[in-house]
Amino acid sequence: MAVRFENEIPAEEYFAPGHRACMGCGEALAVRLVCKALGKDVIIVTATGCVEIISSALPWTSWRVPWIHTLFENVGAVVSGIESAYKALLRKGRKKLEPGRRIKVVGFAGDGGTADIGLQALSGAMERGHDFLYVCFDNEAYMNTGIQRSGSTPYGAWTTTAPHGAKSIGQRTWKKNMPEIAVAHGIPYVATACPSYPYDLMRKVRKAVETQGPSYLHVLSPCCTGWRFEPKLTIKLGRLAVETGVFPLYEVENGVYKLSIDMDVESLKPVREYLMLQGRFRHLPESEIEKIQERVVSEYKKLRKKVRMSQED
Ligand SMILES: Cc1ncc(C[n+]2csc(CCOP(=O)(O)OP(=O)(O)O)c2C)c(N)n1
Ligand SMILES: [Mg+2]
Repeated sequence: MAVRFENEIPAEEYFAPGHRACMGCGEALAVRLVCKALGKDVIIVTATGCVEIISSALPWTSWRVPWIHTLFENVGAVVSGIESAYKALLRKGRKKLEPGRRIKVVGFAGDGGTADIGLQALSGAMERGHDFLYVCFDNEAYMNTGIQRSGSTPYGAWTTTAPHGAKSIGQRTWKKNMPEIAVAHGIPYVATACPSYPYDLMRKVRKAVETQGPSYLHVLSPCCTGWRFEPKLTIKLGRLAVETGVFPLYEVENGVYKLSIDMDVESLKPVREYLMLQGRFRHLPESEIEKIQERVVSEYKKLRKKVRMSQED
């Protein structure tokens, strides 16, 4: 059954309140919305990282659905094993489901667990074509262990392992394009999302659940602690990431790209508006801000070109 979320958000909470996330945590909000959209017919596998730490301090748990914590590096492998085992149990009749009911196996990991250390396991799972959804909650650093840089940390950002100073501007590499890496696997559904756009996020989760085979959702999750901003700005920063073109919202369905919010290059807001609200970028000189601006525009143009070309094919 196709579920839409244009007007309302379901009241059910599968990620319970009372967890230990920081005030204003974009990741906790994203998890909550994703869980609402997933519903109860799921088995969730979560890598080590903020989501696990805040939700599972024994003897308490925030999970109202079947949930397993696994290592930093192997969500893809654990998801694959559970999905295969469940299929075998159904085939052998040792597990029965009502007609039309389907249990979706869902992997959750941070950007470090996805773009860096868990990439191999995720790649294998996507390649083998398991029926699963993988959600990367991207707060752009290893936040749980104290704000160390990851492959998903943006250029110019301060982190504890990419400090800025006389000889360094902070992170020296450009953010790894993880959604494109997922697209390169030829899987049926890839999308980007952000909790600042809750209906869009939840609609994409449902679409991924209804997809047969692997789907990948990359969720930008503003982090007030690591990005150095006031907790009240979480939603605004997510919106600015999208409005500046830093983090465009799009879907790739069977290779066809579609922008979820279709802005032309001229209508993008200046990246400065996004960068200057965050302490992690406040050291950047004008020349570096311009460099980031140029990069954002060129990446955005490339994306729009992919939209055009894939829709023409
Ligand atoms: C093999 C291994 N290396 C390092 C760690 C320590 N560690 C646990 S969580 C984490 C950072 C997680 O970062 P990310 O995946 O981005 O999630 P976040 O905490 O930012 O949500 C690290 C380095 C570990 N648990 N296992
Ligand atoms: Mg992270």
